[in-house]
Amino acid sequence: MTIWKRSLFSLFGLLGMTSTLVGEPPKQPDQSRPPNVIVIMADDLGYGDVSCYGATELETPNIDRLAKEGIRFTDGYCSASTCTPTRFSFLTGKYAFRQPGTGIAPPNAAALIQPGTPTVASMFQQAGYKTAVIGKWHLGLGKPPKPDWNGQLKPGPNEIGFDYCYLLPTTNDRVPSVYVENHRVVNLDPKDPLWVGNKKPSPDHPTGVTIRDQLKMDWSRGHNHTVHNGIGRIGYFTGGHAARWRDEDLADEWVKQSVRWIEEHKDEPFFLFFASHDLHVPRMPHERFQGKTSLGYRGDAIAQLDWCVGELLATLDRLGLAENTLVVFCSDNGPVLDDGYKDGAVEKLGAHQPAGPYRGGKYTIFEGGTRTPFITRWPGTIKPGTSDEVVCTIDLPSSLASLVGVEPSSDAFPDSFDVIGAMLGKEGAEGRDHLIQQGNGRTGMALREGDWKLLRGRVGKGKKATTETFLFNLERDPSEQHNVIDEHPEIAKRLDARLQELIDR
Ligand code: NG6
Ligand code: CA
Repeated sequence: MTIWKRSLFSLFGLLGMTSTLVGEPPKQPDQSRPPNVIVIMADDLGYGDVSCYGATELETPNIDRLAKEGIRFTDGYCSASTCTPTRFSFLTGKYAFRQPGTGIAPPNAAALIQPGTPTVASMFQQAGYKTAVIGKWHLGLGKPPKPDWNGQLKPGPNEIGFDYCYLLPTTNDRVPSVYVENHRVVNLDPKDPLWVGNKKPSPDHPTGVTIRDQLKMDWSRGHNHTVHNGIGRIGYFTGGHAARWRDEDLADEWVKQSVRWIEEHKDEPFFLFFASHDLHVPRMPHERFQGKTSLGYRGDAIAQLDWCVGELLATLDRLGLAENTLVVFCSDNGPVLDDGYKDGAVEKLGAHQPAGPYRGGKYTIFEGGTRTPFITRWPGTIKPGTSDEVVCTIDLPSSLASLVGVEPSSDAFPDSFDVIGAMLGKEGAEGRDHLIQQGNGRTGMALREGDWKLLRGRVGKGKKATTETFLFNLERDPSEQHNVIDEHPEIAKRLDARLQELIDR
């Protein structure tokens, strides 16, 4: 508590909050206890996918409310353009490329973050918080070689700082389609054991190929192994029938479990990582959201995500916790339209621009891959506005440690910057001076420094592919159309050397 008070007071001093806020005097947060923190991470949500970032073809009133009551970052990023590496870095404060095997995790991946690794969650535990992750995990479970789906799924989130977890273990398109609570699959009947593998369990096992005509959503690439809920998946599974979920109910379940958990911990400081599966494929929102937008299920999944945000905010209001809770809203990578299912995302796109003005999206190192919505909201403490400071999901561990007055150990959060001042909109506070953007596998790496961006990308396909270096000026050319490497060879050389130095560190 003492540490907390010191940290909060010094922060308020820095913010000069009473003098800088406009309008009605803000409600003062309860200074007798540290702030709760909720990180809401969307899945595959692009910069232009929400109305407060310029979307005109759909409405996201609750995410817009966050932006109106908080700070909307124009230069907020996730650290990689796919899920697993961004989540790995958000939890550990370490670039995922530093640890092999942190690419998109397969269904039977064992735990990627070993017990004892400092994480944002263990940092909160150290500060006396209750901690939980609810929603998509996708960071592996259990010991190698693979999870013991019928036994204890250990290690998992509970071993790296989360007191509680209620999970979609991998992704909604990867098997098994069950919930995991702490160390166990929920509702698993021992008489109907769960089996998960990457080969057909029997010649007659129905798949997305053999019963393609019976699917409720057809696949366009991959996603043709075991069929569950009328949808082909990545990987094979059998058994565990009582434990299986319906895609349509996932969002309701995340909200239900989160509201219950917040209510249980409303009288003590808490940290909740709300990891939405929306709008990852297969996009199969609840029936009440189907057809809500003109954009097909991709837009409807955004509406469902927005509803989740609204439910969380309403819960904070109802419990009187809004003024004492920092909410961070972000995404795990940029947008994609056809990600392997025929869900109409391409056909129904209309004028919608999922990546806003930016080039590329999920899997790429163009801005669209990692520059994503990033909003912080803490009524009474954060002065509403917009910010062009560069902040990234990888900075949350160090920044939140600073917020709650924890001094991380010297080996903790090596790539995470303390940019809490910028995240809270402190006058004159700066974000990162540089940022590494990690692509998917061989798509390369990029370094942003100020307005300059050096990009090492793979050009061409297969054996003929080569790595080429590009230089863009994001101020003059935000959509990365003009490679100016020949005009500024000295800048490119310096950035290339710096990128290498940062990678090798
Ligand atoms: C790809 C899948 C894609 C998605 C992605 C992971 C195919 C053809 N594509 O391999 O659908 O699951 O992995 O997405 O199977 S992420 O957001 O979790 O990183
Ligand atoms: Ca994702």
